[in-house]
Amino acid sequence: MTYQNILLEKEGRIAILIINRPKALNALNQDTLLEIKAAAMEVEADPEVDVLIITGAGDKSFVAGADIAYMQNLTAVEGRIFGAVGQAAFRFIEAMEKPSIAAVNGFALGGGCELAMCCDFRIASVNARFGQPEVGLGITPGFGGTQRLPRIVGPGMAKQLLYTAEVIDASEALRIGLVNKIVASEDLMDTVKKIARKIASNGQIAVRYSKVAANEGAQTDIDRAMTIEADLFGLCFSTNDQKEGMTAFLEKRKPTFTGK
Ligand code: DAK
Repeated sequence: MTYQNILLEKEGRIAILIINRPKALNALNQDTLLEIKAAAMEVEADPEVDVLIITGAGDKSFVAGADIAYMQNLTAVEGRIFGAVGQAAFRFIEAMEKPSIAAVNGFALGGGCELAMCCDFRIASVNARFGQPEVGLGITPGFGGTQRLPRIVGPGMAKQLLYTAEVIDASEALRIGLVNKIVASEDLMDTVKKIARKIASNGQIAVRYSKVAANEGAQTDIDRAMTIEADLFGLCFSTNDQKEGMTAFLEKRKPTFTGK
């Protein structure tokens, strides 16, 4: 597919989705959200890709939020559709079986913080800034921020960020568990690609089932969650990767996984 507002690149078994509207600090209008969802679906369906990285074009901004100029004159009906399009795109990324990593290279505000949060985890450059500034614009977060932020950093810290519209730096984001690691700006993509390659070197069915178990288990009670884990663990024994992984260990060699 061809895209106008994003770039979708492939490096080995890694796909890199770059939000590419640097003049607007990569702000998200409706077309961009539709393209993000289409690209994520393309990645999920691509047998040659194992891991998705999402980042922003340029060195200043990951995504500075939903596009305020685009939103300014929306009607209530249009705003509702805009919210639904963003929610669907981000929910798809969260629920897709292939893992995703946000490489946060600057501002991740509003919809940008929400995009980073629908990824499985976040690695930040030192200049990254996070926040949900929506209440300062007279709106609530609309792409899952009120739901994912409390799940990631806990309700108290999330509510402080949601109510104050405060923007935090990378070290505070690390302290509260919003990001896993901070690196120099020039090292961000290499660091994230290295993590992605490490993920891609493992049995991909097992990686994907681990994601499904972690995501689905978090939405249910512990007994049901353990059943989900046990079922997926059992299913691994129907794969060639399980046979290869265990045989390779016993033969003291590196496994050659095929994702089958
Ligand atoms: N939208 C549109 N354009 C933006 C933008 C944004 N979010 N952020 C920056 N830009 C544009 C600026 O207008 C400027 O354009 P020009 O004037 O050059 O044409 C250009 O990017 C460079 O920005 P600045 O000149 O402002 O750059 P600075 O370095 O001085 O400041 C900044 C960087 C990130 C601190 C500042 O740009 C800023 O505060 N931006 C806005 C951040 C923000 O408030 N983001 C949250 C947006 S609200 C919902 C659906 C969605 C949402 C909510 C509800 N429903 C349907 C329920 C989501 C809401 C949001 O994300």
